[in-house]
Amino acid sequence: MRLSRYFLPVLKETPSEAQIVSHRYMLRAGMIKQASAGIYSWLPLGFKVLKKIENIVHEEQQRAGHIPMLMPTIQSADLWRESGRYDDYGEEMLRITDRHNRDMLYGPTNEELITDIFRAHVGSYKDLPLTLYHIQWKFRDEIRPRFGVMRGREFYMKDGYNFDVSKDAALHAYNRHLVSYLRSYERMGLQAIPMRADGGPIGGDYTHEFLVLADTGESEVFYDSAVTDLTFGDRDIDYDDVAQCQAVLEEFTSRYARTDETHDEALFNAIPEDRRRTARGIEVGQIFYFGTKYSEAMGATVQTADGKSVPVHMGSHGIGVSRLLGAIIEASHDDKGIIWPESVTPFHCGIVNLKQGDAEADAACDALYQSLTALGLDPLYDDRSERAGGKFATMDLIGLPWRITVGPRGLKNGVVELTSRRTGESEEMTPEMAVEKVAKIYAPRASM
Ligand code: 5CA
Repeated sequence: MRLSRYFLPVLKETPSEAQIVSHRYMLRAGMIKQASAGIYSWLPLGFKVLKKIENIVHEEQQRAGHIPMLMPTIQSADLWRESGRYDDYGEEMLRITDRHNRDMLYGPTNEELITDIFRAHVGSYKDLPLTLYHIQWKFRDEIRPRFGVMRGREFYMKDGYNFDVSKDAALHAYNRHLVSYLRSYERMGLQAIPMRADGGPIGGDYTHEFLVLADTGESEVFYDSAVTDLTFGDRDIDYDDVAQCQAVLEEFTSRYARTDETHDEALFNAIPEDRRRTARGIEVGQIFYFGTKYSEAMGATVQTADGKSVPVHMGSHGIGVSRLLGAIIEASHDDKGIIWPESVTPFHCGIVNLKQGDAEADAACDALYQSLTALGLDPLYDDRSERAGGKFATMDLIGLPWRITVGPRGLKNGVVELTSRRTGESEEMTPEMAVEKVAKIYAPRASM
């Protein structure tokens, strides 16, 4: 993309309404624009990152054997009356009346809708296990939407639902989700720690939240510092292997790590003092096993092998896809702007032309742009007639991990400069070598 033809409405001033760094940078980098309280338009740069995150979530869900689908945003109130949650959900639910005076709502989550689909089409244990998921907009009329996409009213969520014939089978689905979530967050460059949590309006007492530690996080958390030493890494897990998934769950959840809702002072104090931590965190996901809560209320049963009819065991599992943009920025930025991990960066690298209009510099930039594009990479070429300082400031703000700087002086010696956004280190090399190096960095990911 050539910046002169793109839509990147960068702000010079720091917006006064933004209290945390991710919100400030998302506004300043022209990623989002508030439409009304807690509701945002996703401008091209923000939209690109949202899609990258969404893609990682899709890949990891499908790797775990979960099946993608799409349910609507608007739901009928009748289903929620069946489960009893129409009244329980309270003021967070946006209620709508259609022209025929029917009660509708903008879905805050989808347990009822998916249970309705299940009971209409599945009747036998032979069709299980089954996990369906979608990535769809949700609406919760939060009393205090704030921090930009962190606590929105409209937000983008991956929500998945497992259906199993027994509690044991459903717990395997729970463990499988835990494994796939660990992988997903790590691919985004995040450490998200599973912590014992509270079921809230979804229900169930078997639930973990995934928290990214950050001073600006909304949750207070308590943990044994040993949990931060754990990484999932490049493990090759067989998602059908009950024992393997169980072992990962045990490894990642056996140490003390809890949100304030489930915090137990006595247990916490049993941890050696030098490992006790109290901190703040951003909740980027939550998994639940709630058994037959919805299936019993809504009559979702299956026939077992011996012909009995039993309510199906369920759980639901959510990832805050839009919130993740904020979480990644909170975890990865400096005073100049965002520093995107390579896996979610909106463009693979920037090209900065120090002297737009100089025939040689223009030609070198065009050639770089074409070579990178031909390799399947997606560069952002700043071809505006702006001074170098302004171009660097924009690149630093929008956080592309790599920048190739091209100017007449370097070109005289046959070199351009390749700069890492994270370390700030620059290296001079021929344009061909710069292309090769950038291509190599993204090689394992270019096809994703
Ligand atoms: N039905 C279950 C699992 S699918 C559910 O709704 N879980 S949840 O309430 O925990 O939401 C899942 C994730 O969505 C949360 O972990 C959080 O990352 C994200 N989320 C929840 N509320 C908001 C909000 N107001 N703004 C942005 N993200 C949110």
